[in-house]
Amino acid sequence: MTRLSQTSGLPSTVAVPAYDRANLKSGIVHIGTGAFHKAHQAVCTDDALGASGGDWMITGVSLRSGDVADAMNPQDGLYTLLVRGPEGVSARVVGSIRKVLVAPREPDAVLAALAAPETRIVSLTITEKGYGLDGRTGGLDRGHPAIAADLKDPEHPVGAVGFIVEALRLRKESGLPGFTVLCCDNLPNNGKVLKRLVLEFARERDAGLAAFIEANVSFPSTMVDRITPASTDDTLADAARLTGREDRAAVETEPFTQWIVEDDFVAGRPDWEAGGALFVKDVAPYEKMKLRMLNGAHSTLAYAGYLAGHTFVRDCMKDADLVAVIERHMEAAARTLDPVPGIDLADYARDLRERFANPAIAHQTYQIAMDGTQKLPQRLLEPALIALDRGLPIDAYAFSVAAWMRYATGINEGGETYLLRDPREAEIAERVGEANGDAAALVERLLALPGLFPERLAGSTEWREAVTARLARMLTQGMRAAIAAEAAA
Ligand code: CS2
Repeated sequence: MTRLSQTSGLPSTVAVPAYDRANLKSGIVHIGTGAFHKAHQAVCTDDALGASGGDWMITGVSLRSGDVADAMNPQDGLYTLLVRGPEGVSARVVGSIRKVLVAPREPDAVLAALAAPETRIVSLTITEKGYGLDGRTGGLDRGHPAIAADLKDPEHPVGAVGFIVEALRLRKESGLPGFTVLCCDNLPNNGKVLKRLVLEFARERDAGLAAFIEANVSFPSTMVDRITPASTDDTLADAARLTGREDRAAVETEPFTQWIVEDDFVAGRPDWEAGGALFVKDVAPYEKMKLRMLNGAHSTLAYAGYLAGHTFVRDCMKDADLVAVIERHMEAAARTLDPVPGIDLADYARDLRERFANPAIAHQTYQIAMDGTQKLPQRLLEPALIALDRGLPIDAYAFSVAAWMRYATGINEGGETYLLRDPREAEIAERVGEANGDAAALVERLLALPGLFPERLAGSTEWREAVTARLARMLTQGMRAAIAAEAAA
């Protein structure tokens, strides 16, 4: 089968870029060109280029592995997006990514792209753990491997913050303007968070550079949403079947997509409205809603569902007890939120249930379960603390956190071990070992993990008892019984 590398001759059922790729220049460098970027911002950009054109092609950057580049570059940056809904699957070829650079192989090319005069936006999807954020202070985590390496040798960066700061230094030196830095990860106030990290890093190098960044770079916050499981052999096989081309870079996703962006761009932006993006003054209410309702429910399903034997989120949604638990969770999360402009939270929760149940999307609970220590604070702990402070029920959060603690033991109910895939895996394992299967001891030790639980939460007897009772049940009676007890409460 011919490899995908151009859009002519594809079946008429497959949508292709509605613009001449060869005539458009790059304007965006995107760091972290994984499946989520390819199913979300790159698609919105493809729509924008089709509707309004503009020199906004994307140069992708991978900070670690060369896999995405090796799949996409021989295809001239093209890839198939499969959209899987309950009614079936559709295929579209996306053309907004020009090429993908691999930082460890070609760091100078990455810096050159970032420092190029035509680069006006630098966007990122590097997951929560990629930033080097210290949860305790909101500043730089100097123990983070990439931050530590880049502070030591800032002209040869390896991490996202290091690359951005070095690129801005080069731009300042050559008299070029700044760019917009657009964080697209699931962190609250993601623009402000990244701004603080970049400025702290820059100040460490030179106060003039920090002042240049303050004056010439904007960091709009964004809320991004599209459920995008990791690609599998089925993704590639379906892409080949629908397009008649071999495509090693295909991704699959759900029909729903949402992008809410603060409209603060220092050097223009694509017509992303054409792809459905909503530009607002304040993204915070949307971000909190999504993190607490969607992602909070997702993490709960991941930990409880994985241990109850559910491979995919859609399987969890066939478990009536677990659905009851998730409904309670979303209601509890909604009660911690301020009104969200234009959104009815009960409708939002109903739509989430439908999206989670999508029979065509095979989203692994094990995938969502990874990096728990990076996800818990914004998804579960912040709303738990709000509930505690306001005298609202904390059961839903206590259950989710107990499920995470049960998961953190790294051994399933059949006695098989699994990797947590969490940057703090070693610290967690040490504490799990010390607790030796005792629920109260494990809760105490995990609540005391430095910088994870807010102090008021970790210090609350009500919270500790609520989590311990649930974890004890999970450990003695099993996760299914624990879910059933929760559903009956
Ligand atoms: C998920 C998210 O893996 C996870 O932690 O909760 O990736 C989720 O699918 C997206 O945020 C949906 O937009």
